[in-house]
Amino acid sequence: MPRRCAPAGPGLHEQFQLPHAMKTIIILGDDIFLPVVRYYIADQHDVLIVASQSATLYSLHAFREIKTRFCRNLSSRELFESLDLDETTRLVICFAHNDTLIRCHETLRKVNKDVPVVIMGLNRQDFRGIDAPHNTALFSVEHLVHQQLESLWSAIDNRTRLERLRALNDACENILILIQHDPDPDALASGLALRVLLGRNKQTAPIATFGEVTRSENQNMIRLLDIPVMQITAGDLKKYSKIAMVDVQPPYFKNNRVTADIVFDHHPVSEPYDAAFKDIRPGCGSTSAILGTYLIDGDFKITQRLATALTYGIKSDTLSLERDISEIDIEVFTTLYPLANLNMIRQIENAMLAYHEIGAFIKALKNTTVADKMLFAWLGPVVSEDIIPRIADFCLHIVGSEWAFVTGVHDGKVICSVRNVGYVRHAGELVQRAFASLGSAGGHRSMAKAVIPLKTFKKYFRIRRMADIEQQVIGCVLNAAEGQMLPAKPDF
Ligand SMILES: [Mn+2]
Repeated sequence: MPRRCAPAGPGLHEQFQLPHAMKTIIILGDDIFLPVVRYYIADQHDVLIVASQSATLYSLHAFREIKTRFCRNLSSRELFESLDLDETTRLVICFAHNDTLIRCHETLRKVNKDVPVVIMGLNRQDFRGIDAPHNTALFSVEHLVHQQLESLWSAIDNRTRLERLRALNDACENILILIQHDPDPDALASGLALRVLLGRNKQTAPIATFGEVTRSENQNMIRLLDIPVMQITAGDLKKYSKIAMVDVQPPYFKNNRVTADIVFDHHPVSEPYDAAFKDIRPGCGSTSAILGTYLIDGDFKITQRLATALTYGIKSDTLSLERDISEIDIEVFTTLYPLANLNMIRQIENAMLAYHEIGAFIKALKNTTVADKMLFAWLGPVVSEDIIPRIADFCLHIVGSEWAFVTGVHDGKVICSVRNVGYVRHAGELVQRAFASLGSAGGHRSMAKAVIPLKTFKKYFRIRRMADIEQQVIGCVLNAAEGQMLPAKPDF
């Protein structure tokens, strides 16, 4: 859906603005373009309008003092030869028919190949058969109107939904903004954006999770952008008049049986549920972008902090606009990017290493096995789960590795984090084939994960020592790479 263009910052605008001293010549072939042309010339200095109807020229004079010229044949060689065209001229040719546009443009190009020209038609069909070199651009009134109206309709849609949201919001004392168990940047930014949309503060609309934030980038984001996340239990829910969910939906909280009044998400709906307000857009790459459209269309004041959070939310959920993006992600990102604090985003992404984490890196690098461009690293027990995927990301930088399989043990579970370079086979499918019969296993094309209870793992492979885990992981992966499924054992 085409949407409003991002407003350029003042600095950017001035930087690219062309000098005003240039000459504009408009060949006005049909009166239907009169209103468009009148708006265009309103702020141009040196304008000449050529038309074949004297009444047309007369009406333009009434509008503004400008130079005009009458010419019976607007496609004639003589006309273009007399216009004194050069590379600094801006020429606009307007005709309502395909044949007249072609004729006029062809004659022009025979006389002058260098003058830049915009060809204006009513719709795209008017441009059939027009050969447009680098200095010719095509502009249709149809496109302008269509794009503009689409953008206005979607703004009205958003503002109408916003009114419904306000009605829900006004009627209650406090609203809990609930996010997933290990909140990611998209969820954190969406929580912050929803709070702004509701016109509330930390006290009357706290952001909460049943789990905790483990990734250090996400902890950095919370600290630097001041987005505290409250840890709650099911018993706390009754303290709130309403529950909103962002980047997640009620079926996710099956065990806690949580219902929601307000839901914003970009994940598909897995099971039906009721909520007074829902905006679910599975086509979007991030929930941050969905909430961003409300802020933009509702004319909310977007602070640097909010812009930074949303920009980072979109960036991290779409792998820097490389994965599953929609036009909405791009539009919101382009609008907010100039307002965001990019130094802060760099600071968030630059996760610092704690001493115990450096220890894990050293251990990993001492315990690597390489087989067929697959790099395996064994960490043993780890203090925080987060270090496993981080080391997996790092291992992909080692020369010769197209795959990284990093395994550690945390909280009674064997966790294997998988990364690949993206142009090899699907990571999620491989991991599923290797480990699905033992625990949860799967993921995306280039990142995946397996989580297997330690007891199950030891029992299945009949091993006693933790140190023997890695050999089994390597075996499972290599077998899976050859197409073998892990056999289910009859006594298991
Ligand atoms: Mn998300």
